[in-house]
Amino acid sequence: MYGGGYVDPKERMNDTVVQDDPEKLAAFEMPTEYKRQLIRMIEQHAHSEIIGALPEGTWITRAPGFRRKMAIMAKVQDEIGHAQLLYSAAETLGKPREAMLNDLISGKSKYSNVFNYPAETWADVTVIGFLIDAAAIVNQIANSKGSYGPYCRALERICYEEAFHLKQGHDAFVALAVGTKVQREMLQAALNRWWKPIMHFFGPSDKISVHTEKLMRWKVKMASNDDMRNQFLSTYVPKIQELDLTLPDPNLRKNEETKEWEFSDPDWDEFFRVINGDGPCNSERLAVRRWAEEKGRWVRQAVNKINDRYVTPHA
Ligand code: FAQ
Repeated sequence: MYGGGYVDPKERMNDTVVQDDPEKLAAFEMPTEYKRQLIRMIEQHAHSEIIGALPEGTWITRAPGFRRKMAIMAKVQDEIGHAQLLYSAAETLGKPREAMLNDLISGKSKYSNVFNYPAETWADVTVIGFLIDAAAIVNQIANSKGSYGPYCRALERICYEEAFHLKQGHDAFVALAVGTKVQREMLQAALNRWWKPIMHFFGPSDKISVHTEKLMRWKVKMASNDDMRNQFLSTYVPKIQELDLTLPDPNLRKNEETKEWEFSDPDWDEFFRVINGDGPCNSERLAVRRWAEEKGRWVRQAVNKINDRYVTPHA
């Protein structure tokens, strides 16, 4: 019907006895280190989405007004959906989802530094919704052009949704920035608290980044940590400054000759402490995930048919 041509089943059987050329087969196999790196990165990204839902999730009941409550609820739901997409992409490389979740709750696997800080006020949630989402988009748009299809397709879809998140974050951010004196002060205080974690978000400087050189050679990462940070600063520092807000770094400025941003040392010691488990909220975040895994076990057992790998469609 679709013009595929008729293939005699007997001919097809003859085709299958042709042996693979071992050299071509070896060239076709995915190198173990490429696979290991992809699993590491995609898994950390998936964990960041579910842990990232926690600081905002706690604000659903306290969001100022029904409209903001609906938006933050939808956003949190989207983040969990992103985790689903990313875990599925990582699973294509052979690591089962259960193993990934176990590595998260045992503390073996990392997730984004930024989600180990508390969201003390509504302004903190607003800074997350605007600037962390913006930072995530810079990273994800670059990496969505990378070499591993399942990850890139997941990122493309995620970027569409993040673009909405960014709009709601920007809207909430501007509302506080042009609001009352108290609202502006609350926003400025949150911005001051979050600036260091945001500078850390793109990873250590290229000089000390362990994986960048290899991942860029393999086109898994499509921009270096410093390039992504620079791109973020170029786009978002002007948007913050045009609202008459300040940033807590007296040395932050764009060098107009090199087009590179200059800034104070972002305190990489704090970054490494936080990503290795010693941030203000690490133990609280993992405790919530452990609780969720434990309390949700009966649901998973009820819906999982042991022998079915995927859900069977009803129609
Ligand atoms: N946090 O050699 P590099 C989001 C680790 S999604 C924690 O430079 P690489 C959505 C790194 O893993 C946010 N750890 O590493 C949302 C490595 O440790 P390892 C997550 C970090 O991989 C928004 C070590 O430091 N996005 O926010 C961080 O080349 C709002 C050495 O570093 C992704 O995961 C960090 N920030 O570059 C949700 C994107 N940076 O594994 C809710 C995919 C570095 O050797 C609300 N990932 N480390 O023990 C990437 O693009 C890369 O992995 C980088 C790091 C750029 C994050």
